[in-house]
Amino acid sequence: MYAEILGGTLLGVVLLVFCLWIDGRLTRPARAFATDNDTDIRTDGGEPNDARRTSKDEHGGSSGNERTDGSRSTSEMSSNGGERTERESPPRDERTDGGIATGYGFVTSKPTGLIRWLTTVDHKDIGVLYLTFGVFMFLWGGSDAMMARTELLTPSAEVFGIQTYNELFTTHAITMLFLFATPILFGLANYFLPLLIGADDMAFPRINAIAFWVLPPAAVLIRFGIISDSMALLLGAVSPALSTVFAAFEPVSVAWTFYPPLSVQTANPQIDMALLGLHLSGIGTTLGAINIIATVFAERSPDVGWERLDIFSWTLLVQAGLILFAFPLLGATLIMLLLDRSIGTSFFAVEQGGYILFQHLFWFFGHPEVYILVLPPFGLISLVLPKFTGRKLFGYQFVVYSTMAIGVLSFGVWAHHMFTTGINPQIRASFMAITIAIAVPTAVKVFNWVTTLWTGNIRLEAPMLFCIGAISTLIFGGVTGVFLGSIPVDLLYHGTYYVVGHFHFFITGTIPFAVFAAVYYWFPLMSRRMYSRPLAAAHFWLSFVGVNLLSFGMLLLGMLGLPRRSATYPAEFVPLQVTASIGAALIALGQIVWLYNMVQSYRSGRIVMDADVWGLKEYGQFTREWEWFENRLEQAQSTTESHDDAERNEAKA
Ligand code: HEM
Ligand SMILES: [Cu+2]
Repeated sequence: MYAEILGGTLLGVVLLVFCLWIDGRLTRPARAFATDNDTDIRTDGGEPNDARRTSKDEHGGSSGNERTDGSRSTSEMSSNGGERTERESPPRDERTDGGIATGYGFVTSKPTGLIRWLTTVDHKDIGVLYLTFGVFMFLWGGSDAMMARTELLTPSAEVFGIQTYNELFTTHAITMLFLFATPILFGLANYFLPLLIGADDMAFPRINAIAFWVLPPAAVLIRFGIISDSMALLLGAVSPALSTVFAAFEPVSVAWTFYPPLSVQTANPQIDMALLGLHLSGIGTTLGAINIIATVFAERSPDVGWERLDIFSWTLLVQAGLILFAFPLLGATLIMLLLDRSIGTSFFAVEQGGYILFQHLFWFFGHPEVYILVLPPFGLISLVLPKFTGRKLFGYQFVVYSTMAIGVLSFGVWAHHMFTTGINPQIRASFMAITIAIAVPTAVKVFNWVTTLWTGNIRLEAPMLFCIGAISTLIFGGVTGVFLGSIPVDLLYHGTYYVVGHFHFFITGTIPFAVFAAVYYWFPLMSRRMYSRPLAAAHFWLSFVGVNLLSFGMLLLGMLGLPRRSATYPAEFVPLQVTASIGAALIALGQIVWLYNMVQSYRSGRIVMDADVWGLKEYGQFTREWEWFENRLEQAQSTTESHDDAERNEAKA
């Protein structure tokens, strides 16, 4: 427990210093586009008409503003009314735009600073909130992982101890799956879906904000164990009674799967808190999914037919559909577990075989969940990869149909997590068949990507490196998945590190790699600056080597029969455990390089003057979001010029 508090505090201090560092630099005059005065990150958050009107009124026109939609009612759009009237001339440093880029020459009548971020309903702002939250959780879940891997350096549990180790792998998994992976994908979805389909915002901007804002309280509930431990320690001297209350909440240690009877019989009240937190995050995720579906169906620009919808949007649509079917089931299961724990119901009582019922319910959510996490990254690869091969994605239709096929099939394979539970052998065999079948549409995608690469004119920019990394880890994850889908193999490997190796290819490889590909690809669009290419390459190689050391290390441990989720192990496994831990350390190092690159480049990276950063026009791949960016740049130039003229005239007068 002390170790976790120490780890958490250390992370907190590092983050605080880091934030102060960013903040200190941000408040200094930044070298913004075409002017020196745009240091603020204030925007017009979510009120397109208003922004357009103000910029027109005050700067004499804003040509090329794409936010011309008239379909939304005024009440929908004027959702966070500002205090400043139109006649007042705002200070010049407010000339910025939604999201985090500065210096577009917009004038805002919206609240600024913290209030802006708390009240915004602009899709770009909410995207940034999701991304920031996701990165924070990535660091927190990552610090759990690093502590767990430190414990595993020695065969006895002498670093943090068995109980803490159990807590670490539990909170690591829950944090990464529910608080990092889903939010980070929703962040990209929010920022880019409207830009890609030519909508002016998500269909329901306020529901969008609610969907995000339930996440922080959910995170507090889920991770309350560590918070309460710290409180208990702090209050120890002052109020022993209060300290005892807080000390009762221990971080959850029953694994992310919450299998009964362990999860029912463990007294720790923090389990109830975590179940409520998960429920809350599920509500947020479901709201987000509804919004994505409504946006894709109702907000597409008239010229974006289904046949022209980009693959990222397609995968978001299918992902949202999966969420709608899977998450309510998780919610119901969690409530039943909560009732079993608190008022003595017996949904999952061992005597009636209820623990098997739990596994069915959990995995009916749990397997689709892995595709909920992996489909949008597939979409990102399909979107980014062709841009660096100079040719269009090979077999667009195959990729779309295989996405749908994966979506449907993913609900028919859940019992492959239960092959060893003694379920009916015939049913078990049918699950094996569907599991192996699901590898087919996954492989179809891989072949499409490889074919796109095959005849392409490959440019190894960072987004491309990450796409290739994502595909190669996907192949190993997929092949090991097919082995696990085969009953005789799974009977041997279930419960071993082989399973952990299998999914870490996806979860530390494919998913973050595809996200990083997109982050590097769109970084210039989001920040109007270029990232450091050498640092991006270092980030890739550290992560790629790290992920492979980690995942292959774990696969081999599993093949040698080592059970997962144990702090202690026989001494002969030390070399492989150490290899895996070195892999984890390389990954961690890579992410530090990434974070440094992002912040440093956001502050002082080379300013982007031409929207065609990646030379896409040459290949006819200058897509809609980049057109949007080009409009923004032109607008920025014209408003800056008109502003400069006005000031010059004023000065003359
Ligand atoms: C080719 C497609 C895939 C196949 C055939 C497959 C197959 C399997 C099988 C059979 C298991 C159960 C192993 C066991 O517990 O004995 C499993 C576990 C798992 N897979 Fe996959 N999988 C595939 C893709 C994925 C993807 C894309 C992800 C993640 C995004 C993923 C994440 C997981 C996770 C997290 C577990 C373990 C859950 C746990 O017990 O904690 N899998 N997979
Ligand atoms: Cu599965």
